[in-house]
Amino acid sequence: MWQSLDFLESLDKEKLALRSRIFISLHLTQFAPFLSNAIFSSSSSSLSLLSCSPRLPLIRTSHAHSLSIKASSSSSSTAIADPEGIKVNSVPTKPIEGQKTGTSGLRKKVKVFKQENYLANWIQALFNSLPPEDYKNGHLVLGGDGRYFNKEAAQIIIKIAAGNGVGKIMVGRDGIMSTPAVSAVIRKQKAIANGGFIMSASHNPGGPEYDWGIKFNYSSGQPAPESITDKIYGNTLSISEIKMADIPDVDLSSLGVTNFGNFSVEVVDPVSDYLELMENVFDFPLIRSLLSRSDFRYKLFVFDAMHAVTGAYAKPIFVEKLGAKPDSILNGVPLEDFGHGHPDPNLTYARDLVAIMYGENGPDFGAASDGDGDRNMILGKGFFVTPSDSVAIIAANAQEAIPYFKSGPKGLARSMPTSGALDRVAEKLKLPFFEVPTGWKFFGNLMDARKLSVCGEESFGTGSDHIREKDGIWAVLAWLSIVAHRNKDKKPGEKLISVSDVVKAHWATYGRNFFSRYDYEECESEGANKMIGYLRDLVSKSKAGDKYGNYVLQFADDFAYTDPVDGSVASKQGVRFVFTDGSRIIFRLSGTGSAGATVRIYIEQFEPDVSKHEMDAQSALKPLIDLALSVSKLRDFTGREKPTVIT
Ligand code: VG1
Ligand code: CO
Repeated sequence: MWQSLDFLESLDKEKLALRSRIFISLHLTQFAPFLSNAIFSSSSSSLSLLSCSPRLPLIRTSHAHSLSIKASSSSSSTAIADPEGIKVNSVPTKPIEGQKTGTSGLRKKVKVFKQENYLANWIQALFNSLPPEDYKNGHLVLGGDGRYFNKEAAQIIIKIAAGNGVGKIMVGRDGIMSTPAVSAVIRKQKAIANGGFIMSASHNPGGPEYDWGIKFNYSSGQPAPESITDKIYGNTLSISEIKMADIPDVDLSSLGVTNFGNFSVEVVDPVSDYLELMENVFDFPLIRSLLSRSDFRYKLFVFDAMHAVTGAYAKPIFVEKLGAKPDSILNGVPLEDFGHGHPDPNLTYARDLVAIMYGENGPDFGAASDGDGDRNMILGKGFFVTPSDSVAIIAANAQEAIPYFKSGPKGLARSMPTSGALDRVAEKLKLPFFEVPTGWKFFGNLMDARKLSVCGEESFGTGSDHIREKDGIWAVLAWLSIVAHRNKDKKPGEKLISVSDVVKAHWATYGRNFFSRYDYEECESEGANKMIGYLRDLVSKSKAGDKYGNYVLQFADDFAYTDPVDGSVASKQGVRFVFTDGSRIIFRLSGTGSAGATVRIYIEQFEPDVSKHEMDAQSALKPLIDLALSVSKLRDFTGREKPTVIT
């Protein structure tokens, strides 16, 4: 158990470390006494406090122009238009290499985004890629996770939007709005909103030395498809001019509308539209009845906002609407550097929550979400629900526990590396089922075509067609609904059905898909690329029936996907070896990192035998993990002995 002990040391010593210790994901109970020391170890230092309440002081910047844009203050710019009182400057610029979006938006180090015109070029390239009717005089939404550089970036985006003829920008107060809320607001304003920007590098750490990112979502609230992002990239390579409105920085700290001729900026409450949607999807009185039970309440519900965007949502939703106690919210204030944390809701990075849930008298229900609020982690007392199981269990229980699904889900889908637990639910419920590449953008078309309701990814992403993004708080409410539904007839004092009871009952019905992911972060790109090349070569030479230790190959390929709605093709989405007993090993490179290459290995094995369901996933998967390491020659190619994170 070297991995677990390594983690325990890290709890005390590495509050400030952003890169992780290795941590085995399951069965931590035996370490509870050590873990409990770390309960309140979260750092409270920060670069600045981003207010979500009008009473807190907002730290404002006054140097937005000088930071990364020569643009509006440039002496070389020329006025190109003066529509309705706004002066628009044409600012000359040059192409910048490397502005290609990955799995989810453009992510780079803050220092890179601060280079002259870096962000401005990408935003202008985006406008150059959209048909003018999609934004001229139209409405766009602007949100973000509160990370460092968002305040400057918001002003840059607003000025370029105005310069390109956008009619109105709706911005979350202080630039704060979660990814799912941006999707919800775009959809709510469908008649008028044409899309939205999200200023976030999601689960990547924030601060001057760390990451920043930008995503663009289109008119039904879905992440821009590759056809658009490819065009944006093309335009970044030929850009010569930025259209920048000569307007002052806009005060984003209080609600209201500021007009500049035909252009206006409306600062909106980031929570209200999203909350209204959640109240329509879920039975809030049912959840409230669970959270206010004296026997549940006594043991508490805990939500860790990780000093990220859901800090702005947790109190209004969980405390004010659903009756959770105020101290059930951990790390509930959004901070520019996430309190020196890594806002990734997994067992390694959500260490405060993990310590509580695995501690003595741990609460019955714990959850966390990531930087921009689209990921989630669900925990029971001393129990971790893998994201692959989570989506399967939500799908299996959706119809009876969640009003939005009262007619049953239309279809189910998962990303390719996500375990096959969901497939079994689809089979049993006789629902259409889809396997798409990694990244939420691939679910949107299926949802718009009304073929898909519930979907998920192994990377802590779960969601439904209520919006077009994965949704952290939605997943927490879905799980609370399931637990509340199962316990609704229990008398006070009667034993409640717990999170782990729900999961184990699911395994007993469907079998258990053991699953684990190994991440090797920040490897040298050259070695990682060579390894993938080697694996692709191996795939081309392999055939059904080949022996891999005790496993017999059914097929091996580099996953390709043809969208059943628009026929678009995504190829080279991950090398997979699928064996005759259904076991799989999958290799791919991350598309969200900001430096080097991150290798991900996904390992899965199905176990129908109930007597083996309690096994530790790492023990159950050991032979396959060893096989994955030897087949890929990972150590030789990357020089890495151990992964950075094990889920
Ligand atoms: C990762 C996850 C993927 C997820 C993506 C964006 O991508 O594996 O499932 O959709 O992050 O999530 P990659 O390419 O690094 O494996 V988020 O919360 O960063 O918007
Ligand atoms: Co995210």
